[in-house]
Amino acid sequence: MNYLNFIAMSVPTDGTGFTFWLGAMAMMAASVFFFLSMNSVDAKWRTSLLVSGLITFIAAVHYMYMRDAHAAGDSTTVFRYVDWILTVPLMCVEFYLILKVAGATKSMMWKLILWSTVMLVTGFFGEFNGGSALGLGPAMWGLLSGAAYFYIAYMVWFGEAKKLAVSAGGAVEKAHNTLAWFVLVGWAIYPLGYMLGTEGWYSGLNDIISLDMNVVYNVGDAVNKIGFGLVVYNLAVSK
Ligand SMILES: *C/C=C(C)/C=C/C=C(C)/C=C/C1=C(C)CCCC1(C)C
Repeated sequence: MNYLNFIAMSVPTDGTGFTFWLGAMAMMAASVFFFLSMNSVDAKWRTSLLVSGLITFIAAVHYMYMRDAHAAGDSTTVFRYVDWILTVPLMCVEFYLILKVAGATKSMMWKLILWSTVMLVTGFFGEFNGGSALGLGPAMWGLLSGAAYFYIAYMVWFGEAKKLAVSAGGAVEKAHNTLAWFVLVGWAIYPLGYMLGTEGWYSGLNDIISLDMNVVYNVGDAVNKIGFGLVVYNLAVSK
């Protein structure tokens, strides 16, 4: 199916499919922007911008696979989590790269990566096969995932990462604080999508908010992946 047909057919009848298409385009455009911006910033920020571009580029590729899977009526769960398991650790790397000027250690970076991996693997078990792994069910897996998420938020808001940001001060501290808001508010979009798409004590939520889980995840990705990149871009051009 060619692109124009895809748009014309999907907009009125398949809103979810359209958000996959839109997401792929937005991620691609953002990648081009971040990659090209590398040439016009101070050398010390180039790797950070490279990582921003890689995050949106990896997402763009997965969005094309997810769009096709969705159009064929297949599950997108595996593509979704493969995307996240690659891009979320790269976001942890962004925290490290920004805070390196203040003496951030690789051990801080690995801690963030470890807990984000725990968050995603437990989330995957909650979604795969109706959360049947180990007989725990989606609500229990979601709780474990949420605990890892809170620990990450704690680290960037009050822990090691925060202390380094304060000692760096200036534009670095500002950028760190904005990224911390993304983690607290932007990342909270995902557990909402999870609760709308899995079965648990929270299933009544569907009567209040009627949104497809994929739409919520797609909005979360656009906000967080492009948003994170723009914060880094802003820091890179600030001095
Ligand atoms: C680019 C992708 C990003 C930033 C993905 C972030 C994903 C999360 C913060 C997911 C969190 C989840 C919970 C906190 C509980 C329920 C299961 C998850 C995996 C949806």
